[in-house]
Amino acid sequence: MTDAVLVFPPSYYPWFVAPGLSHLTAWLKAKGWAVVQRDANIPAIEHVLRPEALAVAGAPGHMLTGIGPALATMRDEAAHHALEPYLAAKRMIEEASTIIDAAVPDTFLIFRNTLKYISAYDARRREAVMAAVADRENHLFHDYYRDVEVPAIATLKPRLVGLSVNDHHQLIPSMVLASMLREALPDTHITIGGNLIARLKTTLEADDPLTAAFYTVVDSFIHHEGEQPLAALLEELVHGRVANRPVPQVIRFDGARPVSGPPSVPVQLDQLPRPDPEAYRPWTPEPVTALNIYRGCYYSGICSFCDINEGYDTVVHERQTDGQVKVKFRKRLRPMAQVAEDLAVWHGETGRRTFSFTDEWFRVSEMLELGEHLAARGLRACCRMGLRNVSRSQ
Ligand code: B12
Ligand code: SF4
Repeated sequence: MTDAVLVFPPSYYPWFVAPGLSHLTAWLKAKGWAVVQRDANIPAIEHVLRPEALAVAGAPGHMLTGIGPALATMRDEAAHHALEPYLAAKRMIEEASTIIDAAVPDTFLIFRNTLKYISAYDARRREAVMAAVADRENHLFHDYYRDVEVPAIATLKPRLVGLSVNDHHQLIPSMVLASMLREALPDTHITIGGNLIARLKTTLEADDPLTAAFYTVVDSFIHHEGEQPLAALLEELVHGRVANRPVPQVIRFDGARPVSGPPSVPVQLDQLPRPDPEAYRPWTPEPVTALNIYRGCYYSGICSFCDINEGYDTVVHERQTDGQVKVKFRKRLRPMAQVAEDLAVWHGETGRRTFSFTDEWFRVSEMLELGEHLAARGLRACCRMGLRNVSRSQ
C-alpha cells in the first residue's frame, strides 16, 4: 500500500516546476512513509492537445500529425539552439490551443511564455466551484482524469491523496479531480493544500452550507506549510486519532461544521531533506530542478506591497495584552553550505545542471557565499545556475 500520493494538478505554466510537492515528498519519505509524487499538469495539457481531441475540434490534417513532434520539440535542446525548429513547433502548439479553446467551454490558450486556463465557472465563488464539480464531464481536464490520472492513482491504493493548489487556476481542476477520486477511492483521505489554501482559510472554516459542500468531495484542507501537518495526518490515519490533539493546520468537517487545528511551529530549513525533483518533465531543453531556500521575504512588516509572507508559517499574528495584533516575522533561510551540497548531490547523482530558485528574495551576499561553497566543491555556477565541473585549481 502507498501511504501518500501527492499530485500537482493543472493548470500551471508547463515551462516551470513548482517545488512545494518536491519538498513534501522528501520530508515524508525521510520519515519513512511510502510516497509517490505525480505531475498531473503537463501530462494533462498534452492530453488536451492530443491528435484525437484536435480532430474532434476540427483541426487540419497537418496539425494532427505535427502536434506530437511539436510537443517533443519543447524538450529538444538542439531545436532550442537552432531556434527556427523551436519557433515552428511553438507556433503549432499555440494554434492548436486556439482550436481547442474555440471548441470547449473553458478558456485554454498558450501564447508567448503563458498558459491561460480559465474555467467557465468562477473559481472565486464557492457555489460556482461546486457547480463546476457537478458539471465535471464538461471540464477541460475531465477526460485526462478519467482515462489516465484516476486509474493510475487507484492502482497505488493510497491511504491519502494530497492535491496542491498554488493559485485560483488550480482550484476547480483540483476539486473536479477530488470528486472523481472520492468515487474511485472511497476509503482514501483526500486533502488539498498549497498557497491558495492559506488565503482561503477563513472561508474554508466558515460554518455555512456553501463551505460544507466542499467537504463532500474533500476530507480536509491543509493551510500554510505542509510538512508537519501532512506527517501528523498520516500518523493519525495509521494509528488513530489522539484525543484532544487536533492535527495542526488541518481543517476538517466534523459532521456539523469545519473544525481547525492549531498553527504549526515553523520547521527550520536546515532540517529539511533535499527536495525530490524527479516527477516533473517541464517544457525545457534539459531537466530543471526547482528549489526554495527562504520561506518568505525579509521585508515583511516593512514593505506592504504584496502578501507573499501570508502563505508561509514564517509570519505569525500575535495578539498583545492591549488587544492590538502584532505581525512577527521569523527569518528562515537554508544555510548556503547545505544549498551547495543539494546542488552538488543532484548534479553528481543525476547530471542535472539547471536549477531554478523560486525565492522572492535572494541577497547578493548569499549568492556570493553560495558561489564560494560551490567553488570549494569544484563546481562553477553560471548566471542561469548551469553547473559545470571544473578542476579544483580554477
Ligand atoms: C516562483 C513563483 C512563480 C513563478 C513560478 C516559477 C516556478 N519555478 O514555479 C512564476 C513567475 C512563473 C509565477 C507565475 C504566477 N504566479 Co507565482 N509565485 C511564485 C512564488 C514567489 C514562489 C512559489 C514557491 O516556489 N514557493 C515555495 C514552496 C516551498 O512553497 P509552496 O509552493 O507554497 O508549498 C508549500 C505549501 O503551500 C504547502 N503545500 C503545497 N502544496 C501542497 C499540497 C498538499 C497536499 C499540502 C498538504 C500542502 C501543500 O506545503 C509546501 C511546503 O511547505 C509564490 C509566492 C510564494 N512564496 O509561494 C508566487 C505565487 C504562488 N504566485 C502567484 C500568482 C498570482 C502567479 C500568477 C497567476 C501571476 C500571473 N498573474 O500571471 C502566475 C501563475 C502561474 C501559473 N499558475 O501557471 C500568487 C498566488 C496567489 C494565490 N495563492 O492566489 C503567489 C502566492 C504570489 C502572490 N502573493 O501574489 N509564480
Ligand atoms: S516580495 Fe517584494 S513586494 Fe512582496 S513584501 Fe517582499 S519586497 Fe515587498
